Amino acid sequence: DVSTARRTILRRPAWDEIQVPDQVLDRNQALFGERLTPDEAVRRILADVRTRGDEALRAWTARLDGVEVPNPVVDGAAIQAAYDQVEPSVVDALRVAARRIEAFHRRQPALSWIHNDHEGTVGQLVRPIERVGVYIPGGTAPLPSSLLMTAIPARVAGVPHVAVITPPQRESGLPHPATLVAADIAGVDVVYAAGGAQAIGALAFGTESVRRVDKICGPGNLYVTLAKRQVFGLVGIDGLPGPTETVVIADEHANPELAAADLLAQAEHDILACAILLTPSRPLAEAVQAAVLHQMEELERSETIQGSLARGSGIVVTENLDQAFELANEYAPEHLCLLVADPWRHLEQVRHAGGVFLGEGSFEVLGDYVAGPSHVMPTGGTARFASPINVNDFVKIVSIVGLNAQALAAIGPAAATLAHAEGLTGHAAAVRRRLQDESPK
Ligand code: HSO
Ligand code: ZN
Repeated sequence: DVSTARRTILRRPAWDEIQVPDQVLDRNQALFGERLTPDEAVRRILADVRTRGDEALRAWTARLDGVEVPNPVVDGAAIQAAYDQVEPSVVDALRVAARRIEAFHRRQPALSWIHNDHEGTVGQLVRPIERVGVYIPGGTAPLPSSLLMTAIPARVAGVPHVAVITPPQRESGLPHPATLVAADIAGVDVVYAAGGAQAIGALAFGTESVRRVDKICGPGNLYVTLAKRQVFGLVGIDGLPGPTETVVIADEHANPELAAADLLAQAEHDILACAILLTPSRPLAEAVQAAVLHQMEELERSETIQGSLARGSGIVVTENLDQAFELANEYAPEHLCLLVADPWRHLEQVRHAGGVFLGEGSFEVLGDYVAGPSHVMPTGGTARFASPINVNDFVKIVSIVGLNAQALAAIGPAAATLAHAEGLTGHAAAVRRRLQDESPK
């Protein structure tokens, strides 16, 4: 019911409430000679990359990823060779996705504007960020789709230099071939083979072979995310995308098999993924529960799914549909899926969500790959204040002030008054000199 749900599945622990498991501390004891927390371990690694550059990058890659990478820059020949290791149908599907993502982001306005009147001009110039670094996770589940979803909006924004950094595989010392193909299709300028906190350090500080960037984007594991948080300020970051979340709001008309399939699809990402059904219909809740248990048996990642179902996921029977929307807004999920009779009628009730998916035919997996918007969306309740990755993440505004003598006469005195009020007589003098110049001799 709703009040228990508010205390359990709908309540996400804050960053600093998460207990560090003993195994992590033990591992850090072995690595660092001290029982460091992940945040402290990340601080050490970043400091090392900052001072020792490539040497530290190589050493941490060897220690943590178990692979020797003499040069992190992936050469063009290796990228071309990756095409032979990827199914042609996958290459085609990546191209379909890339086209859709590009078309969507080309429609996003990031506009310069100018206002002229008798006092002159004010306005804004939109300028792309010069150098962007995109982190793409590797490991067991490489996500080439996430590369497209981050690098293409950057390209569309006009970023002249997009770098991708992604962990090397043990056997080849190279990133996963599908990730390399996605990088080529997205038109990125350079791919580096490195992962974890050391990769974030290399992008933030630069090394002999990794050029430092102005902003770091893209999803990563806990260590990557902690590292992004630590280098924020020196570089920009897109946010701290965490485990994926899906809230499905369904009414009595929804198809329970499809609702279950959509929940399971996202629960398979991570044991920390959250897949939540909110429905006023108890019969539907029960049908979805049965379908989840039954469909789960056929899925390969059922262990991960079980983990997810055991903590952040669940089904909540609400008093009515309005209450379901109220809870969803409170939770501010990454994805909000509306399996209700007339989803468009409810759009107005949606205030906080990374993305909203309207109706049975418009489900999240389409959004994960090919709908067009970036699937890198705000998690952990940050949809209260943050947006999905988009063109505006890759530009910034330069304000334009081009005023004339009429403006000086009209607004100069107010500037001088405020300068005096703040005790800044130098500021006041800069106004006064000009006002005097203007006065008749
Ligand atoms: N649902 C994930 C994105 C993803 N799904 C990548 C499949 N591949 C977070 O939005
Ligand atoms: Zn997904």
